[in-house]
Amino acid sequence: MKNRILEELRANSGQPVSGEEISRRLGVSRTAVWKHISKLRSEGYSIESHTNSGYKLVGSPDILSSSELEPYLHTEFIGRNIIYLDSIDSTNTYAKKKAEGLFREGTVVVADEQTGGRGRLGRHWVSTKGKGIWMTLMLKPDILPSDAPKLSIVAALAVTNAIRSCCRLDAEIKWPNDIVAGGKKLCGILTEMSAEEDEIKYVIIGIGINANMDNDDFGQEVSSIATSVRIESGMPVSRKALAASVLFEFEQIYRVFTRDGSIKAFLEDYKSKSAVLGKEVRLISKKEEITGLAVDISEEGHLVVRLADGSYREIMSGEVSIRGMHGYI
Ligand code: BT5
Repeated sequence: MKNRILEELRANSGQPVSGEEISRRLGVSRTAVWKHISKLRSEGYSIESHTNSGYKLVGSPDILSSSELEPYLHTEFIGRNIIYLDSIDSTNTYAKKKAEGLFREGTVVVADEQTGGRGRLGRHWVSTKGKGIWMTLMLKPDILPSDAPKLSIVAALAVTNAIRSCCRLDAEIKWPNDIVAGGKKLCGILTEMSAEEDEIKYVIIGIGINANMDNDDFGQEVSSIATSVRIESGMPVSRKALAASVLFEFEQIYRVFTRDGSIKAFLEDYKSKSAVLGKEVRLISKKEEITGLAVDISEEGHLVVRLADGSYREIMSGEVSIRGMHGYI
């Protein structure tokens, strides 16, 4: 009902609409209308009351609900079904449960806040309320399970393109799953999959973008490596516009990728936006730490590194963390 009242206010764009008219059209009491208006106000909608003429919508909050995101969306299927949650432990955990049943390809789970946001290997992901884009894309691509890890490449390129076009920031991709700006982490991506033999049951791609985070939001430890669009550009960004742009860019690249599970068509573009190629890096895994020169990204989406002895190593994205020789990157 609340959403239908919002639709009524929107439909009258800029003109007041009386409580009586809304109550008649929607078949609810005027008191009920008033209660829903109060609820909308508490969610950040700015609604004026005029004694004689009724309610007028004068401003909408920057939240990523379906009704707020929809006007910004230019996709065909990605984000055409949005599950918006005010607060949740993790959108990836939520999406995983949901993906065990039937779901619509391209469904997006998005939360205003995560209380247990996850990074790789169970690391914590700081997800402050109202300040970031914390979302998970739910997919069932018709490709081989062995090609699915390449979706991290697809997602990273999509987010980078969106940040570049929306925020005019020189965002770069820090293989395998980070987007960086000014040498610090702006976004992290967490891809998880379930497959049986040769068939993918689902792939979920969690994307966390620090849109309007302030330094204080990260906490002391994370703030040394983290940044946000707002910090880097000095200006707040519309989360709606940026999220919609990410979904659009993703759909474009995903269409190309799912033709045959290959990243060949956009690999050069990806490489040109890499923050690691041509740099000496430290690769840290559970087993070992090696250093070398990052020279290439293969068609498998692996990082090719030249070691000090002149030999080459191909690194799979799995559980590796990369660091620059003198800092985060
Ligand atoms: C990642 O892991 O970078 C993947 C993060 C994915 C987050 C999204 S949000 C929506 C969806 N739902 C989830 O629950 N997760 C996904 P990793 O490479 O392991 O990096 C984690 C490390 O990044 C932490 O150990 C911190 O050092 C740092 N970190 C934590 N929060 C951060 C933040 N908001 N911004 C930048 N760095 C952060």
